[in-house]
Amino acid sequence: MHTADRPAPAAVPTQHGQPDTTEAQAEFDARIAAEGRIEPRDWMPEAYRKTLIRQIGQHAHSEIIGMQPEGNWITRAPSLKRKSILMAKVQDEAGHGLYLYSAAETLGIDRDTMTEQLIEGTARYSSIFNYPTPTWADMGAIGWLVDGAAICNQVPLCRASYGPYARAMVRICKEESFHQRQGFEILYELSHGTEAQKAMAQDAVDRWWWPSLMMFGPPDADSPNSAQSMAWKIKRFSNDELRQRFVDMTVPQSEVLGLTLPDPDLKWNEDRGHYDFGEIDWTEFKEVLKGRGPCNHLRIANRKAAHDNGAWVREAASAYAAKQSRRTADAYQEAS
Ligand code: FAQ
Repeated sequence: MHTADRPAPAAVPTQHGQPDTTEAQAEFDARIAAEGRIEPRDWMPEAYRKTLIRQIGQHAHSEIIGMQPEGNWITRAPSLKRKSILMAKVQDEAGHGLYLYSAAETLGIDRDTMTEQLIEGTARYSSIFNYPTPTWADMGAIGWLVDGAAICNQVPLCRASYGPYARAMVRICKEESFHQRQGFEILYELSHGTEAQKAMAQDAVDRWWWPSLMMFGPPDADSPNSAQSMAWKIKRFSNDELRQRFVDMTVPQSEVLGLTLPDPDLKWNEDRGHYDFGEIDWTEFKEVLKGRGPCNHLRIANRKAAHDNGAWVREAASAYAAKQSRRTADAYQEAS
């Protein structure tokens, strides 16, 4: 059943048609100012709820679509050990999607609606998952760079003001750390292997570096949502601050790997205490967001096919749940 067809869940106070009360707003503002948590039953401004549904929904979709580039390599992993690690990682991503869809559901939207929006192409997911994975080294680059960027972006979300989101992020971040380490380790082995293996690792890093920087979103000056999200303490740092943190963390790691980051302008700036880096191709970013990245169509088509193929499982699960609830009701009636 879709959100539009049913009343808002009892746990979620709805303000539809009612003016926001000054007192409730003041209480909300005070809680945010005091670093308190907003919980599903608490009053919240409608715009805060919508922003959270947007961000958590996009995040959930990213995890689910993000399984595809790596899923592509499960059957072709170079050893049993690599295969089991990759399977565990992709399963973790499915789990992250589930925690996040559940967190979004506490705000009054249901998962069917979110899934429909994804399949219809009206919901966003991270630009990064629209790039192809032609070689095994891409598994290393995704782990090292994409999960590395995800950690930089997501650790501050463990302190997001909305309780269910912040709590989901704690476990997600722990698992992302393992993902990043396994990616680094794949690249380390390749870069210390044969010439051909090192070249494969370098090629993957060349392809994933710039898209990883784009994951943090548009520059602060072009980020329409940042100021309000930071005022509400959903986001704790701006897109550019987190991007810089990622660059500063990653450059020394690239030296350990013996791989080069594909940016001639990358250099340490003594005055700023940070690495300077080159201009990001924002035209490419906008093209990917408009659905014109290398794999946008494939990702959505695969997701839709998986959803259609799973229809019988959802039907069976619903029939089983209905049967169980009838049995419980009958047992209750007999006992009373
Ligand atoms: N891709 O005003 P802002 C992962 C959109 S999970 C696509 O700055 P905001 C794990 C943005 O939605 C990766 N769209 O927006 C993994 C907005 O559009 P809208 C996902 C993007 O929300 C690893 C518009 O541009 N992580 O990697 C992107 O304040 C390996 C204007 O932007 C999260 O979702 C983008 N890169 O900041 C899985 C983390 N950037 O909705 C598998 C949570 C921006 O107004 C394998 N999310 N847009 O139409 C966030 O931290 C924030 O939502 C940002 C964007 C920082 C992504």
